[in-house]
Amino acid sequence: MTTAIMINEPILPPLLQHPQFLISAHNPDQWPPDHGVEVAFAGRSNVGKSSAINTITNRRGLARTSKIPGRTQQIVFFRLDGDRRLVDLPGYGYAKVSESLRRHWRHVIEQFLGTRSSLGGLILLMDIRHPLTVLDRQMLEWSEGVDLTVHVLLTKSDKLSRSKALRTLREVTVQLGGLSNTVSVQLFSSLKRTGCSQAQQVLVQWLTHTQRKMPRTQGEDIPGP
Ligand SMILES: Nc1nc2c(ncn2[C@@H]2O[C@H](COP(=O)(O)OP(=O)(O)OP(=O)(O)O)[C@@H](O)[C@H]2O)c(=O)[nH]1
Ligand SMILES: [Mg+2]
Repeated sequence: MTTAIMINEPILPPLLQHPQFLISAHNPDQWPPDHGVEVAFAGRSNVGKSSAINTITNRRGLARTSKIPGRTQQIVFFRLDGDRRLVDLPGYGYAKVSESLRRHWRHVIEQFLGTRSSLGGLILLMDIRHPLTVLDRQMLEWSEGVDLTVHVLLTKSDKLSRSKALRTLREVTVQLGGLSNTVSVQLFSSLKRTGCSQAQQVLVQWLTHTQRKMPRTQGEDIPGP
């Protein structure tokens, strides 16, 4: 018997191999119990959060994606194993959302990020073609205020040449250097799977070793959808 070794086959960390949809929650009382560790994906609407969850877990249809902004309208929890979860958040900055829904989401996301003790870190996605928007900066400042560790994915990096993408990575890294909470940044593309294993490593590290220090204070002005 011969054993075929697939040299280009991505190696998926065991923790990410069996993700399951858990619940789409409109209100906090639907959230799973606040035990274990979870990592949330946030960012502007349409930036590629749900796609990134699918790419990172190698499951095409796990999280619902759409060409039309505003697809994810609830907080969607995916169970990885035992008490470890990934969380897909509604995007912010989507103009066509009613003011009352915007207010609802701002409040719920603020409550989620500010009080969830199982939250081990935040993956913050920014479109590489226009990173660090006003709303992204607000989200970073807000995360700093609640001592949340952030890892930035510069998404859709396939839309730029490699040299332009690397230049943007350097510029964003410099700009993020001024923040006191732990912020790291990398290139990412769901289309080309660029940076997928780097993102997987961050997730596995957080989901395995993180114990959240609970917030000192809660910030204000978190971006709404
Ligand atoms: N070229 C390219 N397109 C991408 C990439 N990631 C996502 N997309 C596309 O961007 C669109 C939005 O992707 P989603 O994953 O639904 O974005 P989202 O951030 O979850 O959006 P909301 O749920 O509306 O906030 C879809 O058409 C995806 O196919 C990428 O890395 N490269
Ligand atoms: Mg989505």
